[in-house]
Amino acid sequence: MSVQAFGIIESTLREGEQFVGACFSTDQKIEIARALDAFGVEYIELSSPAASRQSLEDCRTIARLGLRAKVLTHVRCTLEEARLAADTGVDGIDVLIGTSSVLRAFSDGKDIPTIIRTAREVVRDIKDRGLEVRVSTEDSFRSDLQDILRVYEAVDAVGVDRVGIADTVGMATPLQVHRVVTAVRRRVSCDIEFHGHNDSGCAIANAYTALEAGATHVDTSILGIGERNGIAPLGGLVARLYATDRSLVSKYRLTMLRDLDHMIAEMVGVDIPFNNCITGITAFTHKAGIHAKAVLNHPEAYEILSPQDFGLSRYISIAHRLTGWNAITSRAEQLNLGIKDDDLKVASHHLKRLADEKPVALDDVDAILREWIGEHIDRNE
Ligand code: HCA
Ligand code: CU
Repeated sequence: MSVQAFGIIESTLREGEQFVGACFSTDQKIEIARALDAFGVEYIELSSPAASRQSLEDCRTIARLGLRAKVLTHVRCTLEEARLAADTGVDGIDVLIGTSSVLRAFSDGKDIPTIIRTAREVVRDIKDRGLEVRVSTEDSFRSDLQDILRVYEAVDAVGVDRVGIADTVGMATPLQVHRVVTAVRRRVSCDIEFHGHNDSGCAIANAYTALEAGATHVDTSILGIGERNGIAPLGGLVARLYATDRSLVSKYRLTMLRDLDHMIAEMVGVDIPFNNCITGITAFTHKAGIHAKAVLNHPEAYEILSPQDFGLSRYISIAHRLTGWNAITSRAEQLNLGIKDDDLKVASHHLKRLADEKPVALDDVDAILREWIGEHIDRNE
């Protein structure tokens, strides 16, 4: 099945606040919320108002900003927390219950009938207040599938807006996600959200697969920040969707991704990984001669993402032994040197020899092109 209409539930201000380096001030939260809103995410999720006095105040403040995105907060499945959340003025409440045997033994400790009774009560209470409500089962992939299906069916029957499937420990594979989402899709008529951690590197693939299997919403955070090594990153999910069909992400302001990633990297004190989708420093750098030649002629040969759609530009690395004549020619044209083809071939040959001996930089290439060529090359060598 292909990806249908979907919404992003952006959780930098909830899951992301659980990242070890994150301690957002109110002003920073406002800055993040406004930036995400300008980017165009459909939902912004905030930490529980039950977490701290400041968290409660911040829910109220962000709910009052008048954002286009819907503002959600996130609570445990109790009437008390749901009411506290509803009173902050948010548009909706994401409710979480522990259903796995591990979490039932070491966390909430409730049996499934009790979980269902409480969840239905909480959903009705939130709906009566005119707010949107989602119920998700924590650690869904270590829960008994029949148990979570019963929970989802029960809350669907009392008008829940969304049910959430959470890969809390980042253990699920795309195939498992597909199976579970498909099973849930058959049993409920409400929307389906997927929240996936990245412990084994599958977060983006799992979020994407959830959408393919019929989920309507996926959770992200900027740079993927969250508990441990986090969840599906906003930029990575956008890259994945764009690679399938650009029109899936044309509703977002893609040129903002770079600033979003930089903003969060700075606020939480990390670097953007070199291999980050889209905004990693090497994401649009081409090196080998064959790649450079093809990209110079037709970028799509080795680029599934067009850097200019993200306000970025490609870079062709030419100062190394894998370089090729085409890349050297392109550099000579950039420098407007008017060097003959044969001379350029000799120059690239010399550059390769030099690069075998020592690391070379672009300055070395330019020096060869500017000074060395013509003066020093023995054409007969
Ligand atoms: C948490 C758990 C959670 C919740 C996800 C959800 C998870 O840190 O509170 O509400 O769907 O990964 O299970 O982030
Ligand atoms: Cu999580």
